[in-house]
Amino acid sequence: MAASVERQAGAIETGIECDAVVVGAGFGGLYALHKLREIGLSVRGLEAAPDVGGTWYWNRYPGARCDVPSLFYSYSWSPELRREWRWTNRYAGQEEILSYARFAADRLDLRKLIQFDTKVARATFDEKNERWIVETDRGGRLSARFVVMATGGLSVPNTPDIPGVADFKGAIYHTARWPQEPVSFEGKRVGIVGTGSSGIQAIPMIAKAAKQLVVFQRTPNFSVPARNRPLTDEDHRSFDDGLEAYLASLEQSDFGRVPPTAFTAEVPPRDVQWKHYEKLWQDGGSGGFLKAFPNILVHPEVNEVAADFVREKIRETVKDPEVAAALSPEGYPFGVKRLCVDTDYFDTYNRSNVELVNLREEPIEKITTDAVDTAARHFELDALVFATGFDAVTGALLAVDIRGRKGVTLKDAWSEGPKAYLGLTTVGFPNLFAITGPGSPSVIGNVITNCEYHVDWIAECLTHMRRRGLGTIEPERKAQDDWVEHVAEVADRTLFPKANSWYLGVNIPGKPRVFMPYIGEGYRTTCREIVADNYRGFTFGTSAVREQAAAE
Ligand code: NA7
Repeated sequence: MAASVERQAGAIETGIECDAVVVGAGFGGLYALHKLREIGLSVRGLEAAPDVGGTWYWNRYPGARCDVPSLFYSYSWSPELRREWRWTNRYAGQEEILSYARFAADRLDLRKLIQFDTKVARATFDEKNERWIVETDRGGRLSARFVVMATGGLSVPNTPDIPGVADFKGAIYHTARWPQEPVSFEGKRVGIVGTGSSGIQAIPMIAKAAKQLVVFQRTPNFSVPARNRPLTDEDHRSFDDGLEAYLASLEQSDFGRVPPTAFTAEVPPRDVQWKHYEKLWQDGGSGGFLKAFPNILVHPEVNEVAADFVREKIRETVKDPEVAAALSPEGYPFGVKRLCVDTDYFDTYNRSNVELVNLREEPIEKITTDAVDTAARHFELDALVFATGFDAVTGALLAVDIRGRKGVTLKDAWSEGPKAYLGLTTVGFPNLFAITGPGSPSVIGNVITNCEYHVDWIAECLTHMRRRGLGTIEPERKAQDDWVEHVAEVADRTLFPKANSWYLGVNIPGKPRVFMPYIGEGYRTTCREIVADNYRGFTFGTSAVREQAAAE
């Protein structure tokens, strides 16, 4: 293994040789840098942003907040970090999460390993030397045995190509590329396109600030209240008391959204469900809803009661029945698009300065210098916000020109949809790992925990390779194909494919319709079994080691 290399601050590095390059300095990348350094590898991190934090660096729109409780949305692997950091809110806001990422990077002394403001443009596998040549947009060139893509599932913004958008003279923002400097909407007429999690969080905040807010909605979403509040000493005490049990449960946990009992569970009586949902609504948060009943995400009848319940809440909250109807999701199941978590979202439509435009009835035709024109109306605006989401899960992986064996690009290898064994590795791309890649739980549930698991898996695998003198790891075609089929089969047994969600890639024109995350239970168990069975389904190469030995 190469000697440890440290970054020269600000320098454009070239000619660096290291064991592993980690692309991305979000929570997955930071932990990968720490862990791989800990097992004795020389590592180098490359990050497009000027700072750590990944998606939490960029998504600084008003109201940006995590929908996983903060006490759980933290690194579980380090008791020290846990002791030294104290979350202030039940659901942490973007600023606090970014501070936590900065704290972790400083505390673990990771910044010296990372080159910021640097995008990876290309990664090419040099078959002869069994090394990856990583080239950056700043002209840097690194050579590494392993590449860990910690590029995140929600990092490439999707901006729809609406005719005339380039002519708009007012300010244009995207929630996922919000400016660093404060944005004031005071006295402004603002339009917002998109009512997914980001839009639903931003709308109440912008409505309070702006003179007028016009919401352009294509698909109404299910949303439940966050009931965010400051954490009390008692909350912290009770979390600490349960910490050991929580960590043990994580160890046993299989992630996944759909438990094995989902397919055999009884249909609970409607009034029992309704009562339970009422309690969950008062408690706040999405976690309780998504596991309210084992079959909620597989049984249409059970699911429909939850959908009815939320629609009833919308009718109760929104005073204008026509607006309430337009805000009510119909025609797709509850919870199979990411369930949104909000603060005063539906109530915001009772404000006199907020107008909902139903794009199903009057689609946007064009944007002009100072307005959005729908099929029916003309909306003059000073600013436009796109809350239109991401090219999710595969977007950031495919944004890099990755070339594996025989020069085959990842884009070509995935032209019909992503193919990755366990969501970690792909045939033809040896020693290239994706953290929370397609075919793993990835964006489902607590992404920090999912990242940690992948990093630990990779570190264990690289240790195994070093002990046995193995040079490369790559999945076998059959193992990969079987896994990809299994991921699709599991999804098909649920209600998930019945909604046009970004989980299926349908929000991006031309993207193959493939359910990307692994939704079943049993992911960790399967990974563990595969390792115990001598890395079943993987092929290890030894040639690099022979060359290394010959050189020494
Ligand atoms: P989402 O959930 O993908 O939401 C994007 C929203 O933008 C959604 O309402 C879309 O409507 C809408 N959209 C996208 N393109 C258009 C066009 N061309 N015209 C009108 N409306 C459009 O992204 P978010 O950023 O809110 O959330 C992503 C994840 O980040 C979230 O799930 C959390 O995990 C964190 P559609 O539903 O496609 O009709």
